[in-house]
This record gives sequence, C-alpha cells and structure tokens, in this order.
Amino acid sequence: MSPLQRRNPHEDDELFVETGAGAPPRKIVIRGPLDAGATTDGPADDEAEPQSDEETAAVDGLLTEIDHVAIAVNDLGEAIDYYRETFGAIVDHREVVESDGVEEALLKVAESYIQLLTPTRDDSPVAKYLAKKGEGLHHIGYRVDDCAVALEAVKAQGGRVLDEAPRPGSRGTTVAFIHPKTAFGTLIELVQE
Ligand code: CMX
Ligand code: CO
Repeated sequence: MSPLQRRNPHEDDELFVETGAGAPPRKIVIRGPLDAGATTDGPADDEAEPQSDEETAAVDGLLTEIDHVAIAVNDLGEAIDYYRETFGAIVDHREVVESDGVEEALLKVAESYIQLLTPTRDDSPVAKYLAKKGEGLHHIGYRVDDCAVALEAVKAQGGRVLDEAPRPGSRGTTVAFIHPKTAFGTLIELVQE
C-alpha cells in the first residue's frame, strides 16, 4: 500500500520524494486532521511543527491550478474559429511541438488555457487518439510548482509515468505525463511554468 493510501486522515502525514541525482529527498507534508473544524482545541496548525520552506515542497497539495484542458481536433483552424465565434475566446499562443508531433493553439481563460491540439505526423499520440476515439478531450494539464517533486509523488503512489523525468513542454514549460490507466482513465500532464 502506498504512503498516501496509508494516510491517517486525523493526523498530519509526511512523504519523502526523490528529486534527482545528488539532490536530497524533499519532504511533502499532507496537512490533517480532516475534522479540524469539529475540534475545540483550535486548528491543527497550532500543534504542527514549523517546516522550513526549503525542506517542505507543499503544505496544501501539489496541484496549484488547472493549467489547461487539451482537446484533440482534426482541423485546428476550424476549432479556433468555433471558440472565437461562439465564446469570444482568442488565441494567446501557437506552437508546433515536434517532440510530441502536435500543433497547438492556446486560448486563455482566466489563469488557465484551452489547448486545441492537432497532429503534425501519423505517429503522433494525438493522431492515434483521433483515429481510435475521434475528436474530444485528450488530457488535463495540472499546474504544479515543481514538476520533479510531483512526478516523484506519482511514482511513490505506484503510478505509471510516461516520462521518467520532467522534460520541455510548450511555451517554455517543464512537463511530465502520467498514463491514463493508473489515473482513473485520464491522461494527466504535470505542468511547471
Ligand atoms: N485519454 C484516456 N485514455 C487514453 C488516452 C487518452 N488521451 N489515450 C489512450 N488511452 C487509452 C486507450 O484507450 C487504451 O485503453 P484500452 O486498452 O482500454 O483500449 C490505452 O490507453 C492504451 O494505452 P497504450 O497502448 O499504452 O498507449 P497508446 O499507444 O494508446 O498511447 C498514451 C496513449 C497516453 C500512452 C500516449 O498518448 C502518450 O504517451 N501521451 C503522452 C504525450 C502526449 O500525449 N503528447 C501530446 C500532447 C502534448 C502537449 O500537451 O503538449
Ligand atoms: Co497539454
């Protein structure tokens, strides 16, 4: 059973994750108790040992924002037109990501993006998806402060990763993908800006 599954919901918990060759493990603190509001002794934080910023990766969770929802489309121009004409959403960034075999258009919505994706070659993951399932939701990008730390947390949980280490994504981000088969059927991209 993984460290997080073993977690006692009534206490703080700690998870140590490897962050790379030569680097010391970083500590992630999962704050409890979940029933803090029901106690009369004050919030749990009063009793928690103070953590230095350097050794504590996150106190409230690793995901900081929905970075993007990615939609696989056959015709990027048609999809861009649809979003502009229907919702007034306009393209903030366009890029061909050769390593992934995709062309993308990012439409900004508040602090997040809609990522319209179309394949640039036949062996692209998105070409395979379109052939098998047709157009639709391809993956979710979750924003994280530190992609390496989040990736190690996934591995510590026994998750199947598609990138053993963080790699470059579009618009200068650092990303890593998690296989949908160990993530409740959703392809997940961890995105560090
Ligand atoms: N969402 C949910 N499930 C998916 C999926 C997706 N996007 N793509 C494939 N699957 C499912 C398939 O339906 C299949 O399930 P069944 O066995 O039940 O039929 C299973 O996953 C296939 O797994 P696989 O054979 O290991 O993998 P595929 O060759 O189909 O490739 C994946 C899927 C996720 C491994 C591949 O797309 C990948 O490596 N993706 C990461 C990179 C990527 O997607 N790049 C493009 C986006 C770049 C960007 O956002 O910047
Ligand atoms: Co993406």
